[in-house]
Amino acid sequence: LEQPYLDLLNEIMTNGHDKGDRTGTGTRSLFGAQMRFDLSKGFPLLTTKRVPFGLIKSELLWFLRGDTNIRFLLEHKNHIWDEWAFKNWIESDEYQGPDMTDFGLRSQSDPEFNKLYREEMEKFDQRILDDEDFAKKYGNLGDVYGAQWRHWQKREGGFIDQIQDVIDQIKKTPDSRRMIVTAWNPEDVPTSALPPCHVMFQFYVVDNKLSAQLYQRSGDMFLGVPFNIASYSLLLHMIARETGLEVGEFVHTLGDAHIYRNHFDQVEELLSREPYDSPQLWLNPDKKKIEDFEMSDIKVLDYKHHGTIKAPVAV
Ligand code: THF
Repeated sequence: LEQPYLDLLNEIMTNGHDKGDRTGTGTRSLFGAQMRFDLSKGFPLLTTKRVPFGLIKSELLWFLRGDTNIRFLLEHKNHIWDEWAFKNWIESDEYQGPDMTDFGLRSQSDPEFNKLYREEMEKFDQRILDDEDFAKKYGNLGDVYGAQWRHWQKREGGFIDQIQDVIDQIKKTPDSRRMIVTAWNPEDVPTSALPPCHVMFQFYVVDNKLSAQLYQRSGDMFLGVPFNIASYSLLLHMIARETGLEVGEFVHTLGDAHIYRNHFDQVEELLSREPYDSPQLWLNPDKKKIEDFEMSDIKVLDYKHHGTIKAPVAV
């Protein structure tokens, strides 16, 4: 099931262009790529490395709550969005600790700085958990996915719940070609720390099966994309449950599909491994609506995988 992912990694390594990027890390990249996963054949959680599914669940539940504050993630021991909140904190007037400018790059090249950075980050996380006012001020990431999906601000006031709208459309007009959720708001992009990578997704119904296609403008192939594949596949399963449909295909379309230079060894290691059969997804049969799902209602069964491969995140 993960073969399209492995093929794309291989293609980028072989035919990709070496290219600079915003983070200063350097990448090898291709423009315009597509992977297709038939979800009726299994759940596309990679087996060639361990992918921490718990983090994928808590992130998706966080989006679906319309939550944009990392406090919920920290309560679930999920640290994948920490860097973005931390950046707001260290750039604020209130921050009095050691200089953390350019912490993303410096933490990778300077072990002494890295230690200091980890300590500051730990203090920051603890304070978000302990202090509600602090969390309100510095834990909020602004208009990230949760906000755009569930309360898109209208010009004349009020908001649009795009997820609820698309569920209603799938139920009422499944042939529609307008079943789209968008996260890209040109008005917000210039002021946003991280404009959305998952720009939009569309649903499609045929033969009682629900499919979805994601357009991702930028994909970190080694770290982010395995999460994104599993996350959207899980979302597709949950929406199929609520609308009473079977699952069809998840189609993943990428703009700039890149491998960071400091992930090349990890990619080579991953590609040398033999994939196992993919796991199966279990959703608690008593839960019918996306809002009802909690962590324990979602599980992967028979997840056989190779070992974790560590890689640094570019910020
Ligand atoms: N920034 C970058 N450079 N890449 C991304 O994929 C990315 N995301 C989100 C926001 N900014 C991004 C966050 N998603 C990991 C996975 C997904 C992330 C961020 C980080 C990660 O480090 N995964 C590790 C395990 C981490 C852990 O165990 O705590 C892994 O090995 O998979 C685009 O979605």
